[in-house]
Order: sequence, then structure tokens, then C-alpha cells
Amino acid sequence: MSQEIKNLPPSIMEEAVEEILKLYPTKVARKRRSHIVVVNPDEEQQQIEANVRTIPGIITQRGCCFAGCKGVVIGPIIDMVHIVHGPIGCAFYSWGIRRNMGRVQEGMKNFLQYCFSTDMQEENIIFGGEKKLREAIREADKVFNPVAISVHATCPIGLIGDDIHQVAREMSRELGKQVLSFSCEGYKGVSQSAGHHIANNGLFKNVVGRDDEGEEEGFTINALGEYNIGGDAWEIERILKSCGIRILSTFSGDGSYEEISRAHKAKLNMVQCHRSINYMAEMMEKKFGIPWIKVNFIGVNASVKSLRKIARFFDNEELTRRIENVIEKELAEATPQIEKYKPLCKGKKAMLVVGGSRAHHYQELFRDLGMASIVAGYEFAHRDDYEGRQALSTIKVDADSRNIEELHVEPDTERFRPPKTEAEIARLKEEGTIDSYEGMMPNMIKGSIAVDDVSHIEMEKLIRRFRPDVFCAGIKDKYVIQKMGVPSKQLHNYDYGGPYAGFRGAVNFAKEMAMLLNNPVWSYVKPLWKKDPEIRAGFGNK
Ligand code: CFM
Repeated sequence: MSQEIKNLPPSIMEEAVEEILKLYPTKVARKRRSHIVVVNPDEEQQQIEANVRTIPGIITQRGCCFAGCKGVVIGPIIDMVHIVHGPIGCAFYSWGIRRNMGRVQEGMKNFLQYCFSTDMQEENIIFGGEKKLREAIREADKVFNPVAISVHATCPIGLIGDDIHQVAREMSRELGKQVLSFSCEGYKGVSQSAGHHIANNGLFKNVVGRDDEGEEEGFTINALGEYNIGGDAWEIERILKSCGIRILSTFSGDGSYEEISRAHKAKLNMVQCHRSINYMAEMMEKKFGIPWIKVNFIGVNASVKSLRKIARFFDNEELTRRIENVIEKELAEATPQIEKYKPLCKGKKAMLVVGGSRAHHYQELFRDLGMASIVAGYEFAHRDDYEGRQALSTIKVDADSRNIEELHVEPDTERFRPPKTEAEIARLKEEGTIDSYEGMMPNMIKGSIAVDDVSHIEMEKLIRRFRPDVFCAGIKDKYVIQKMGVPSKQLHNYDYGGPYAGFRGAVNFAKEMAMLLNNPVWSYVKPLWKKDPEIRAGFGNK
């Protein structure tokens, strides 16, 4: 069995980074240098540049603002119809591929399988698409009668200046239900991250707190930043349910408009993906007094830690006992299965460049398997996701972030009801149980590389230099990586698999990793140009 890698020689890793940067002209190299950090836990507060524009000409893996708003945060809400106002390509290519799942619940509609678009044509671009949008909303309502409708603008809509908000207001009055509108044109902001913020603002302003009927008893929480990719949210729900914790609403995997309207009644917000939803957690705390807690249900140890953190928050003897029982039972079930796969994974090297939170979360799961992450990076995260929330005070607000509305939130005069006394809240904050996130870098092994907004060429160089045993990324990179003879696992949509969250999810992942890492097929992969002689052309007889 190979040895587990606990750290890497920082000087060699620094050298590798310098070598990669030689690819670029001096100015570009200097800029990219600030996005790459060789992690050294002995150094206090290492800084990384993030959430700034990609240098033109560089092939980035980032997505657009529309992807972050409609695709990520709003799209998974099952009982609403989400209309993409734009050319059909924007809708078609954002349809169904993220694998955010939703079930049909009793008395509730589920429109996840559908794709709605105004299908803007040239004529509409020239003469305006407001009429078409109005008709689309009417038609969608007539055919499907959803509880509410959302409208998402894509790039051309912003450019031609359709007033989608006015149309939405009119249609809201006409239909007697909410029509939410999002100016989430793809070009807004530097990545999909802008879209998360816009979506959070829209949900917070218009939906959260709408339904104020009755009280919610018991240990109630909201699962924030959990999108139920491959069924992750269901596994988390199963575990929490057996602990006696009730999820009032999930933002937004398998989530519903109805649940989100009542979310303000929960006692705690549990944040899985900090990047996409920290705005909501902060705003709900300011308005309703609900504290938030950062959790990670990816990995066995991470899940145990998260459950204990929740227990610590509620600080209730009976609940703590129940949680400990669940942990014991789940571990008894999962551990022997994981132990079976661990020898096949131990000592292997992983690289992960994923989104804005999973590159951190999955390191914990790899650790469970005895694997080391030697390179990890985000596509669009901010400095706080890398360095921890203490970085927030030193982040410069640039023109791109100023572009996105920052809501001013005050405590609700009647509904501000913190579940704990002021002193208790202060203590929980102090010890880092609530309102805190330590970020990815402090969690990485010495000498590993953190890279922000990795470019395609950097990725290739990293693979050639370090030959990882697995590279976790998304569809834009998967086949490039595999053609290099390295297996690639998509950590966005999980390929065809999942769930990977919680205890049972970890077992699924361990099994898949063991198969992927030990499949001999990778050693046979040879790119075509290495098999056949390269065909060269020349001019005349030269
Ligand atoms: Fe959060 Fe996500 Fe992620 Fe994200 Fe995403 Fe995603 Fe992701 Mo793809 S919300 S930041 S914008 S955990 S779609 S479910 S996998 S990039 S790491």
C-alpha cells in the first residue's frame, strides 16, 4: 500500500509555479502570479487574488452571471416556472445538465424537467422583446399554473434594454401571483458569482418571509447552499431527520417557493456552499436574527464535525445524545465499506479545480480515503472562500462588484427573533461556531498549490508536471484531461453518479474512486498525434 502524502516540498512547488508562468508575457505572468499560492501553514494569512476579471485571451473555465442566477440559485426551485428571456441557445444549453434533482411531492408541482424560453429572434432584438415576454409569461401560466414565475435576462436583453422588471410587475398584477425578474445578463460581473448575489437579493427581497402564518416548533433549520446535485440534499436530509432536526427549506436544491416563503421561521441557517449563498445567510441574520453555521457534508469526518457543530449550537442534551447515536450508527455502517476501498485509493494524488466551494469540500473526502490534494482551486470564489472570512475587511470593492446591488438590511421590527440570548450568540461567535468560515487554504497541506481561475494551459502544465492520479473538474476540461491519460471526475454534476454527501454518499464516492483510479485503461490512452505521424504541410516544394 502506498504512503499517504502529508506535505510537499514548498521550494519544488514554487519552482513549478515559476516554470508554468514562463508561458506568459511578463505582464500577464505578473498578474497570474497573484492568483497562485504555494500553501504554507506556517505563514500567517496567505493572500490570493480572486474575483477579478479574467485576462482577455486566456481560456478560463468560468461561467456567466446568468448561469449563477438562473442555473445555480433560482433554477432548482421546483414549483416555479423559470423563463429564460433570450435567444434559445441560452436556455437549451443550461437545461438539465447540472443534475440538480427534485422529486414530485404531494400537492406540489415540479417543473424541473422543462425548459422555458422566449426564444428571441432577430426581429425581437431589433424591435424589442417585451411583448414576447409578456405573452410567454401568460402562456406559461395558462398551461402550467405554477405558484410563481421567474424571468431571467440573458446578454442581448440587457443590450437592447427590455424593461423586464416593468413587464414582471404588470404580469404579477394580471395573474395575481409573483413574477420575479432578474437582470442577470451573462456579462454582468466577472463570473457566475455575480449571478448568485443577484439571485440572493431577489429571493430575499421578494420571497423570504412572505408566509408568516403559524409557528415552527423544534430544531428547525434551513439548508442554505445545497443544490441537490446527484441527490446530495436527500442524504443530508435523511441524516438530519434521524437526529430529530427538521429542514424547513433548502436553498434551493429540491426547494420550493412555498418553503422559502417560510424560511424566516427557522432557528438556524446551515450553510453548505458559502460562495453562492453567504449573502442570504447574512441578510437573514440581520433581518430575522437567525445565525448561520458553516457545515460540510462532503466526507465522513466532515459530516461528523458538521453534526457536532449543529449539536453545539442547539446545546440541548436530548438532541446531542440523538446526534451522537446517529453518528455511531452511521459510522458503523459506512466505515467498514470505506475501509474496503481505502487501500485502493491511499497515497494517490488528486487535483481539483471546481467552482466556488467543492474544491475545498472534497479535500475532506479525499482525506478520508488517504488521498492528498496537491492542487486545488476555484473558478470564481472570492478571497474569503480561500483565506477565511477575516479576509473580508481587506477586500477592495472594484467597479465590477459595485455593479451588483448591495441590499441595506435592517432588523424586522416584529420578526427579529434570535433563537439565543445576546450573550450566547456572542460566545458562539467568539468560538467560531456561528457566522464563521475559515476558507480553503488553511485546510490544505503544506506545499500544495492553490490556484484561482486556472487557465487551460496552466491546467495542462500542472498535469504534465505532477501527473495526478485523478483530476476533478467539469465538462469543459474532462476530455482534455482524459486524453492526457489521467482520469477525470466531474465534481459539478457528478457525471452519472451521486449522492456523494453524507455517510452513504462517501461510500458511493469511495467505490467510484477505487474503480476509477485502478482502471488500467488510462495507461493505454494515447493521443492520436502520438500514434500516427503528424501530417505537416508546406508551400510549393519546400
Ligand atoms: Fe456552490 Fe454549487 Fe459550488 Fe456554485 Fe457551480 Fe455547482 Fe460548483 Mo458547478 S453553487 S459554488 S456555481 S457548490 S454549479 S452546485 S458544482 S460550479 S463548486
